[in-house]
Amino acid sequence: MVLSREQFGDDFTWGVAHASYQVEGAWNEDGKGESIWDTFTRRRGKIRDRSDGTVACDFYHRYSEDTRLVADLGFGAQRFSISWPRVLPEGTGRVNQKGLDFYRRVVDECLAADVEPWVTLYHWDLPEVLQQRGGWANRDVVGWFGEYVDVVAAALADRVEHWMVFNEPCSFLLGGYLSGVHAPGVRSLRKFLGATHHTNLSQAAGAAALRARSSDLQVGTTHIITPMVPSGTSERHLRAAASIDAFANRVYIEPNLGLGYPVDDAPLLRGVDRWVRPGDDSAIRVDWDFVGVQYYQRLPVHAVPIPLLRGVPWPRRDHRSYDITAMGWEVQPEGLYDALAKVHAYDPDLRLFVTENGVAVPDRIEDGQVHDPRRIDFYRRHLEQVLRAQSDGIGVDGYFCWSLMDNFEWAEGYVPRFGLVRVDFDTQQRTVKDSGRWFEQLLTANPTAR
Ligand code: GCO
Repeated sequence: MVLSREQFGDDFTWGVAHASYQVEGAWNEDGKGESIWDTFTRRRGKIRDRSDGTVACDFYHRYSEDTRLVADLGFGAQRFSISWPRVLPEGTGRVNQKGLDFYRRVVDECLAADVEPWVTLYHWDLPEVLQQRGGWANRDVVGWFGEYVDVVAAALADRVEHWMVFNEPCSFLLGGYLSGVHAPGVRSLRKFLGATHHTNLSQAAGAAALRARSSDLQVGTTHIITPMVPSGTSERHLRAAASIDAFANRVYIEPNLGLGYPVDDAPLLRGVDRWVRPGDDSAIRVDWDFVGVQYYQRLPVHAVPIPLLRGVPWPRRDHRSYDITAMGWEVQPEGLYDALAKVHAYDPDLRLFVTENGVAVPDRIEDGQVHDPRRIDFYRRHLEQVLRAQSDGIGVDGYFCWSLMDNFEWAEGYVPRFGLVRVDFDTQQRTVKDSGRWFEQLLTANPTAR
């Protein structure tokens, strides 16, 4: 199918996404405090190539040229996140004006380039001082977070319309508190459940702080949605898939919608009860203006008990028949449709945006050009699924590529490259890849893309 931007509608938002720790660098400049990723990356064996985000893409100093690039490629929006310890180095209390000024400059640069700024408030870089007080497992975090959101909203709400309270709670909670592969590297079912409940309460506290600043804001959040596919029709496989679905998707979405925790499908979640206090059922509810759906892969689920989780079934991948990315993920465009349909089913009136979708593949560099045909194919096929969703009445109003440029991919370091723009991390030189040109053609040279 030949794609054209008109097919998606005139008001469709086309954007790129990235996040503070993954691109900014300047880890200790202008009064920034340490984040849990500054400390986690120093621990032995945590990052595949032993790298860290001290410099990353140097976005802290290069945000102007990077934002112009976003505009030159034809995108109308840039989604970026705020580093909490850059704004509040001690986590609460004293505001670091220089940190706040940096984000004001980024917003100004976006507006000057006709690129709409989309702000994520938490993309995983908690102030280290707050981690020392228990981080997300300490209920006080709800108050700390509300205070932080209010500080940022006071500075930016006059010029930023679209806000996302969290980026993918699933990833930092499962990775940070259960498997320990992400910061802060905790492995505890008890703390995972506490941190999950406090994050859900913080979604509401963050949304309330934004709305208190201005009633004109579009308040949303983002979730990674990983459709679970049972490997067979037997009861065992169906139960395993439902259980993983509860752990990986529903537990971060449903409490905010007033649906409670999905304990029937995942009895282990009952442990959350010890963290719940009277009144939480109503305090946790949020009336979202939109939800950001982030999709990377679906997972075939076999019923395999693993000891750490005391018998909870866990996904195992069947790699034989699919195209697999540099992350080891299966390319499955229909999964994006399924992810959108899943969130749509909660509330057909909810506005949805794909706030992340993208792929890491090895790029081929030749005569100063970066050839990435697999990435072009990936985007084309996933965008077709967005059209399919729209034609089935699922309101998808925008699409953000992950990512504008290659950046620090958490525990995987700089090995997987997700960018539309290649970054040479020795020189910080940016080179637009073929996929970036493909988008430029789609977005600016209507009506046909290659
Ligand atoms: C996530 C995050 C991004 C990642 C991207 C690729 O989805 O995990 O939002 O920070 O870099 O997803 O893994």
